[in-house]
Amino acid sequence: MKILFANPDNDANMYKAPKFFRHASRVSPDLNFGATGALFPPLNLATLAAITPPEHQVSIDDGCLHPVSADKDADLVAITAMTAQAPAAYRLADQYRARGIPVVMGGIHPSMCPDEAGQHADSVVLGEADGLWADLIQDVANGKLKSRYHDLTPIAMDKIALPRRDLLDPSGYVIFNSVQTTRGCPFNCNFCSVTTMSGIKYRFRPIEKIVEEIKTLNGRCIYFVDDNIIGIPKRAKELFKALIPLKQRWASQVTINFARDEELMKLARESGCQGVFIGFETFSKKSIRDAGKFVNKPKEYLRDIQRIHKAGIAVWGSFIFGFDNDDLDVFRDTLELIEESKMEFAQFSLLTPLPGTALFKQFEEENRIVHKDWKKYDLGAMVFKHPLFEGKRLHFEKNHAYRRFYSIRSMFKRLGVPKSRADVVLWICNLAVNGAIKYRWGRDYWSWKEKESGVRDVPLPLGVDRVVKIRKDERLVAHMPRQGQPVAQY
Ligand code: B12
Ligand code: SF4
Repeated sequence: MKILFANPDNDANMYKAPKFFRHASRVSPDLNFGATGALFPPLNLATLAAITPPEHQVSIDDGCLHPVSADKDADLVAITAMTAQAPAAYRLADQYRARGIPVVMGGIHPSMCPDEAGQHADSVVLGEADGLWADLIQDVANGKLKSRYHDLTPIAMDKIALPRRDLLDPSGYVIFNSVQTTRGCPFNCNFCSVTTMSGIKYRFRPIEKIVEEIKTLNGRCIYFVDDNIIGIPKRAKELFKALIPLKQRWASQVTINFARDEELMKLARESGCQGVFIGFETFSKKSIRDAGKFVNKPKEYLRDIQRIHKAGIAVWGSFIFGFDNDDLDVFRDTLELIEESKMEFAQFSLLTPLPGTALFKQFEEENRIVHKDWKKYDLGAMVFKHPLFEGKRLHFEKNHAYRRFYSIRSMFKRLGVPKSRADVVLWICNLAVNGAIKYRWGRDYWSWKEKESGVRDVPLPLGVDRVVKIRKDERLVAHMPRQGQPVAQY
């Protein structure tokens, strides 16, 4: 069979820098500023391609690189989708099915909304597919494709396949080498779907498998796409020690407790860590409680960031506007404090009730979701009613935060005058975002009129009790290890 894996169009992808930035790759050959696609490639499709039995022909069509159209020759089309990609995924699926080609959908959005996805696909896979993909292919070959597949048992982490990177175009991504070392997250924040999808138990690949995978990579720059690479610090230290001889440069996502462990930061740096992406979410103590992210202690952020900087590691902070307790002070304080922290990069999002999260459940119960136009669920648009602000006000504040953080004035304040090659790289990356903002969001930003304050005269009354949680049986992974699965103890 010819199996086509498709990542649907993703025009909201915000990492496209203006073309002239491709020259910056001369200063930093590890980063491909000339990329036409996303920051990282679709590892999910490359992983599924790797576990497809070898008698089948596989190819990947990535809508981050070019608009995908349903004109390819295929016997089966396998489509992935994050929520913001769902409408494009459904369009593509409908077009292939109109040609009589069966379609399977999987990934985070179809997993959270299987009935909806099932209206556009012959089959929907809920949760992780590593353990069932080969059987599904066999079912297709036998003409017995089922409408649903769901493997509750987590994949043995030593069995995760080496992704078929040969099917991807290395020139399409800013960082081509993305590697996953863990799945799941123990923190269970209420705006995040990772625990619903991959479970609350932190699972990790054997370190020797990760080293083996890294040795197959070209180039010296890796992004570990884990949700939190330091979830178990003891294991992270072992991983970092094993990375030292490989002489790679890497970045990844961590929680803020990274800064509370000197040895962990030291080993991270020695193993090539250049920067960490941290979900600070907010500087407000009340809003962090809204988020249910108890590992974060806003009053310690400045000290924590200072410690990470002292270890020689850059910080890419992620902030969310729109928690129920956010007021006007939150926007101002956030910008002042992050500039003071000299953070190198920041991402600002609007709180978004993604399907499968506790927040989605809560807002549904409170009848506060304004629409389910999934395309707008890209964390950049307001899709729910906030008690104090109208959507346009929060939208303005988010865009304003980007403009101010990536302004030349703020860059001087945060990054200083560049003195080393590493400083030049940081400046280039900041300028690339500055350029992207001007080119892509300029009109949007200025369309807001200052006189429309967007603050409600009377705050909206809130409905139900605020602590809504995802029940255990709503998670797509149950925690029973597969028979014979080696479980390392930490
Ligand atoms: C790397 C990454 C990216 C990369 C690359 C994405 C890509 N194409 O792979 C980039 C930077 C482009 C990206 C962008 C965004 N991302 Co992102 N990203 C991730 C991250 C950290 C890792 C993904 C990954 O590679 N996992 C490893 C693979 C092997 O696992 P997997 O994707 O889950 O795939 C498995 C199963 O899902 C399933 N599967 C997946 N696809 C398919 C398809 C078929 C046919 C089948 C059968 C099975 C199947 O099988 C796989 C193997 O078991 C995840 C977090 C996470 N834990 O997944 C967030 C995540 C997917 N991203 C998320 C979000 C919100 C975004 C953004 C909207 C954020 C933003 N504003 O920038 C944008 C999207 C913009 C847009 N308009 O679409 C959310 C998605 C939530 C949702 N409901 O949509 C996640 C879950 C993070 C989170 N904490 O909530 N992201
Ligand atoms: S936001 Fe981060 S820390 Fe919280 S559950 Fe999601 S991945 Fe874990």
